[in-house]
Amino acid sequence: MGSQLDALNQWVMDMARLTQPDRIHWCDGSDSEFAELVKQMEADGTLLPLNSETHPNSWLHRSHPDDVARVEHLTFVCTSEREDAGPNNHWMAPADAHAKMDALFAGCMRGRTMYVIPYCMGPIDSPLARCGVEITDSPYVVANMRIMTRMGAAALARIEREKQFVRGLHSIGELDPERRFIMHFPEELTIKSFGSGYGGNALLGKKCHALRIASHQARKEGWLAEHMLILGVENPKGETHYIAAAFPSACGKTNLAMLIPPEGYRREGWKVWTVGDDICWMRPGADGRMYAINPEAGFFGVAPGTSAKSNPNALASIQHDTIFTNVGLTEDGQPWWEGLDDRKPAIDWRGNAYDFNAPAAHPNSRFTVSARQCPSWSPKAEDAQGVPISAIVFGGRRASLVPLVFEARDWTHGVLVGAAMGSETTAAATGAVGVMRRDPMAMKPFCGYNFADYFAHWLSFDKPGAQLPKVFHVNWFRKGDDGKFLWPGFGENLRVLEWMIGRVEGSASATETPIGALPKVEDIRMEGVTLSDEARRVLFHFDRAGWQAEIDSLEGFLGEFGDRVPDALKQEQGRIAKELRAG
Ligand code: GTP
Ligand code: SPV
Ligand code: MN
Repeated sequence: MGSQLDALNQWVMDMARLTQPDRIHWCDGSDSEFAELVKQMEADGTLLPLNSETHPNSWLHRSHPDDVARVEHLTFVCTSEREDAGPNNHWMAPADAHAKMDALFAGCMRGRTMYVIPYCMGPIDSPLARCGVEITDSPYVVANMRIMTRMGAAALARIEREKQFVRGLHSIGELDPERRFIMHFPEELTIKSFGSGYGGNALLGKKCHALRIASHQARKEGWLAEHMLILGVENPKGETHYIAAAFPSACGKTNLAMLIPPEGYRREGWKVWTVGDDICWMRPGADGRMYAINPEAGFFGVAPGTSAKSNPNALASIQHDTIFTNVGLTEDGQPWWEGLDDRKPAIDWRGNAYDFNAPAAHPNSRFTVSARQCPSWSPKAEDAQGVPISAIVFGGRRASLVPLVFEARDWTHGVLVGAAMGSETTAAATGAVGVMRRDPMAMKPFCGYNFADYFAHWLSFDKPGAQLPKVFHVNWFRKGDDGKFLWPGFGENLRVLEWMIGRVEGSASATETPIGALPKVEDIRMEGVTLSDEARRVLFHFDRAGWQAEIDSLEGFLGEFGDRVPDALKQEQGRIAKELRAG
């Protein structure tokens, strides 16, 4: 027995003393364990079996109606120095936070089973992977963690060998929004989450570990933990470029990761491979290139809008062995959500008869499914060394100003473009929807330390010998005067990726502007797409006056982080502001 197992046993015993469960169950990740859990959840109504002819081994879970999204206002990063968490995080002193949480956890598992979930984020044999253990009283969490991570015996064996694991303590408590907190202690590699059963709040391997804790670890160890999809684009010659893209929550990562090429591209032999749809861990390899793994093993995807037209790969993935959360039902017990098809649902996500005035599915309803069920799942996704990244893409929902695509001039400019990201808020977090906010690198809710230090960490990868990816910015969500999207998006986004790869290889054209290199409409292959005159005019346009205001407001945003912001970033902002004024 290694000392890590002693440490693990000790911690589990301590947490059991605190929470007082009736039973402790160590999860081995086996099929029989999963079947037993499902049986129990079917019996108590946690899971409702779906139509077994159309959706075998699939279930609907209805959450508490007040527990449907991440709660950013209740999420804290508890570093010993407040400044280390930064103005981008809510902060509490670690001792106070532990005291607050331990009071909530005291006796909270009486009458319940405590599940101990050893898990590995990343391929089990990958040097880039990291392990954790989640303790929870929610069988729904266990079932989801089994799909989303490499959970069970193999992870436990790795923990036994390694020097460290992330400790995550979770209880659904009473699902009372007044008694709900998601606390992170990055210096102790510890998470305490109470009062929510929802994905990002409760599946601790995901945002809590793989982003907030991991970003802190990554800074110390010289790598990056990012809110990014990873995809491979294979051209007709059989060459594959891997691209990592950061879009805020519910802004298109799953859809881009599973893109199906437009008809003409398919005929030429283009293929898109899915490596990850939400989280990317990457670090420089021996050749100076960035190598990336997807730490997850499944998809926790947004259901609404997923259809045979928008995302056929996702739809194919979720025909069996899938857990749906907060979707509606058809009369014959099939899952249904807005945008799926034109059938009429019978029951809404709360379990009431469908009322035409309200959506059948919650806007943040989700599916949980193993990545292996995705037709475009890349064999390289299981590669211990990861995939080499040719391009990094930033993007958000921007109804105005921001063109379809532009390229940063170099790494420092690329970091500024990422830091400047803005997007309209979505239903993935509680709060108002459609409000424009700064969301640097799509990490506003997920960076486990001060953004100023995070920007400096990003800049630090630019050193002799580095073969850094090119950096781009995209906007699939530009709207026209009629309020409709100007760009068709989805599969057609491959046209933009092809242009990016052309830039990486030095074959595609662009026009230099102060904000970066922009394609003209004719620099991107558009045969088969009909764009309105307005779209042609607006999507490729550099609006100097508009960008002056944008870059000026960026100065104010960077100013919020004070002296800690790297000078190189301020200088880059100053350079662009000056070039914009020079006309
Ligand atoms: P998280 O799982 O919350 O991190 O979200 P995500 O970034 O993976 O977003 P997802 O791909 O699930 O897309 C969210 C919503 O955006 C869905 O309703 C999609 O239909 C829509 N969407 C995705 N891609 C596009 C696109 O290219 N154009 C348009 N107009 N909508 C898109
Ligand atoms: C997101 O909100 O970015 C998600 C869903 O991917 S959650 O796991 O809840 O964070
Ligand atoms: Mn996400």
